[in-house]
Amino acid sequence: ATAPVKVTVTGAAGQIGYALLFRIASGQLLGADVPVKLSLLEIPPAIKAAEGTAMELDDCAFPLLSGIEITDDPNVAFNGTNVALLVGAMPRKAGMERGDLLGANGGIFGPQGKAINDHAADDIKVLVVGNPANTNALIAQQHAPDVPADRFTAMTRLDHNRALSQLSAKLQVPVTEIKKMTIWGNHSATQYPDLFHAEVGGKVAAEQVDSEWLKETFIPTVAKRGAAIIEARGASSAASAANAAIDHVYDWVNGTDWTSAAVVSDGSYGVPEGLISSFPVRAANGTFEIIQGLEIDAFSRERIDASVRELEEERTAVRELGLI
Ligand code: NAX
Repeated sequence: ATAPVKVTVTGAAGQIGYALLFRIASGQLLGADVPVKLSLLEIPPAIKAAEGTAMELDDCAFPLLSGIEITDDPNVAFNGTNVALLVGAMPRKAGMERGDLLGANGGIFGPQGKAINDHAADDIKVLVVGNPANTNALIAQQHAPDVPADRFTAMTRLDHNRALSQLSAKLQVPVTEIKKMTIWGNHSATQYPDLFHAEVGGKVAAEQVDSEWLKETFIPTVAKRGAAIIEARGASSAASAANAAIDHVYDWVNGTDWTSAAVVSDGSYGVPEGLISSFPVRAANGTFEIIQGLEIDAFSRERIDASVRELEEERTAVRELGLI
């Protein structure tokens, strides 16, 4: 039998944590033959709730689950960790300025990055889900100088899956017939879901929908879907976010020809080096690689640039706050 893979989930007692942990323990994160041990990181007031979730995990008697650890200490939670899912974050509260939000999250993701740097396994892979995800990932990465930068990623897979679903409904085709979907930029309302490289039946998706729908319906629906879920459900996306986190890590580890992920930019497509921005990526041998050589027309260029500009502003803000 292979040694279990240690998976750390922060914010484990939250709603995404609750939707995520059972799927990890059942083998959906890494594969049906990979044993896992879970580490649940929470803040002290939520430890008891995390213990309750751990009791339910026990009660599933998952064959692949070899142990559960619960802690409020990042140095313990990330000790020997192979996969870290950074879900817990400080939500924006009424009256909070962006600087306050970035500052509060810097206080979480800086120390977590350092703990990963000092204690995680050599093959550590990090996915940041907690918002503002791209910039939280940047903060964590900057506190982990000994870890290769490309091990830090942020989640735009939920946006990617939302884009697949919207296009599938519009064209009345199964999601499996849509290839090469891409989300560019920030996981925020400025993100750019790109139909000019997506293909349905081997033909460019943008040519199979009217441009009015693409601009006025598709892009805003995908970009604002999170708010629409809150409006309908009275709570933010949880199971779909957990599902996207599973998809992101599964593909990272097991390989894929094409998906979307926010990864450290090497300057590709004019995205300044070092920013953690969403790109079309493939994965092989446990490494994401930005898909190169796509032609970007003026329409796409403008939207990618706008979202990347927002990421640059966030990076400037966290620099000025001394968080990186
Ligand atoms: P919840 O508020 O239900 O849970 C968050 C949990 O994090 C709480 O249990 C809290 O105690 C814990 N926490 C806070 N600070 C912590 C720390 N320093 N260490 C460990 N745990 C800590 O939020 P939930 O709905 O689960 O969402 C979690 C995050 O995901 C939010 O930031 C949210 O904005 C973000 N999302 C990101 C998405 C994406 O696509 N990237 C989509 C879904 C979601 O909105």
